[in-house]
Amino acid sequence: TKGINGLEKVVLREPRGSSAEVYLYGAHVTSWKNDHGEELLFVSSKAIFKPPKPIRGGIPICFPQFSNLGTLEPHGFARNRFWTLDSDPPPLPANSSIKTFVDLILRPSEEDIKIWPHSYEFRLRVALGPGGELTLTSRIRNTNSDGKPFTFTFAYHTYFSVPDISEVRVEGLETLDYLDNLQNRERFTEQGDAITFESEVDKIYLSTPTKIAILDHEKKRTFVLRKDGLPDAVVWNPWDKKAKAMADFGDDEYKHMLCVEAAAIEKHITLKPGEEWRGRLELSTVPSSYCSGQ
Ligand code: TA6
Repeated sequence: TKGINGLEKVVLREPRGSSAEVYLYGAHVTSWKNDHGEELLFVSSKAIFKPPKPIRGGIPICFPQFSNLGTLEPHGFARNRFWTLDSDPPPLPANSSIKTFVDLILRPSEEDIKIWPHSYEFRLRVALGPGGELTLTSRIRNTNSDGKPFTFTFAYHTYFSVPDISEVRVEGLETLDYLDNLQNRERFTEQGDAITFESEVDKIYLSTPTKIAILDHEKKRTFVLRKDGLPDAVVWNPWDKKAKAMADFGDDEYKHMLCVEAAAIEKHITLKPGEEWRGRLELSTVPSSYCSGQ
């Protein structure tokens, strides 16, 4: 199907009503809706669906470099390349409850090899479970024929939709070490309770548990992230000043989003030729039992 500006997208739908949309441009998930048709991801009203600009919101794929931690463009180039659809993907395990998925593939063009001199196959599987769970599985394989290994960092830069950031807290990262992007990436240890938001945040939490929860008190809903192969977790909200500085982001939209990004940043991933890395993120929602002040 055609999406915004004629860009191709794939729509996944489950019988109970949930759905997801993936653009071939960037292999970018731009929508994830629950059984009631409620949108769970944030996409800016100012998002520019026009290459080479990455799409502001949804789930950008950061590869082969997270942020500016290297010589490539920030967050790498996977998010602004056209991926191809695999029309004959490998099947899911026979016992899997998931029936709805799409596989997108990225291989380097000649131009890409000039920027990052490696050959690889990146297969992203986006799968929607019967209960509306959204699973992203990245498989990256070194296909270098020159015998050389390569090294990369990675993130699923997920933008969650929240009605009011001041009513949100994140659980699972308390007491962990983090690098603070607002303080020269210095290392600190998180103190105290679950994380809440009242100003700009841009932190890379290190060696995080496989499960992280985002509690949305306003919606009485909890997003549950389960991850595998992705030790780190970035938490980002630009707040008012940075929001104003971004052309493709509304001035007040910081109130309605939160990025919690399953990532592999601190320990770079190295693959020898023939080796494959897998990074998996499962997103689901549960009704929230959290009550403010208790
Ligand atoms: O993941 C957090 C971050 O690296 C922030 O530093 C912030 O700049 C954000 O990503 C967005 O980056 P982008 O290149 O999409 O504008």
